[in-house]
Amino acid sequence: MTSTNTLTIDAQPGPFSFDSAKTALVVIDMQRDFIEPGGFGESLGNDVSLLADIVPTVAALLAFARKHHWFVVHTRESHAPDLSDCPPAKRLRGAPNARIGDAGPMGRILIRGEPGNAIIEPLAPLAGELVIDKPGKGAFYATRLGEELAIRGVTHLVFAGVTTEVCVQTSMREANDRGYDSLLIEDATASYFPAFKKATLDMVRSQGGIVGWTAPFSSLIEIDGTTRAWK
Ligand code: TIU
Repeated sequence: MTSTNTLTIDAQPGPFSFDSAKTALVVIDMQRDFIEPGGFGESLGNDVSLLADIVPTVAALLAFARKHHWFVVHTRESHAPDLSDCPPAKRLRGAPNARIGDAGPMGRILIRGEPGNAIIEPLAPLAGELVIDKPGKGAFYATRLGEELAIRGVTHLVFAGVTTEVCVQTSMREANDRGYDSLLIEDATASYFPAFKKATLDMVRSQGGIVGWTAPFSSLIEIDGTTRAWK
């Protein structure tokens, strides 16, 4: 039987349909070290304003998800203080003077519990929302995310966060292989490299949506004006 909660929005490569009761918002790695001036990301020479620009849209998306009682997931790219979950290959590929676990401007770089590893204050998780510490780029690898989504019967994922071509794309590909339908909110994701963001959006929705769908946040909020099916 078709659920009365099934909604459809304009997206690419075509309409994206989802059931509000089976949808989760997944906000990837909006952590201080990647986004705030003076953090790890900026210390590597990146223009963090490209990432900071999406914060108001991600905040509005979080408010939308909370209003509509979606399950909300936040991820942090982070490692244990003893680096037991950080493969040497990952650590050694970092900048020689700023490797994972080294002292950075906001505490030890990408280490759980350090100030720089916290989610930025405007997007802070609320009680009841799931925070996933992930040692990889993908949100499913070596985490309990899959089990948490299965317990709640989630079938559709809405993605936001940073960076588009690295942790967001990897997580969407992992979700795709696990059978989720995924939507990436175009103006709620960013990269230090605008060309990589554009290429990733194109890739995700190519070949009939080989990884998923993309849409601007404005497509999502149009639903509020056209239906009362939200619960
Ligand atoms: N969260 C995430 O994407 N981690 C990265 O390391 N991204 C880069 O673009 N480097």
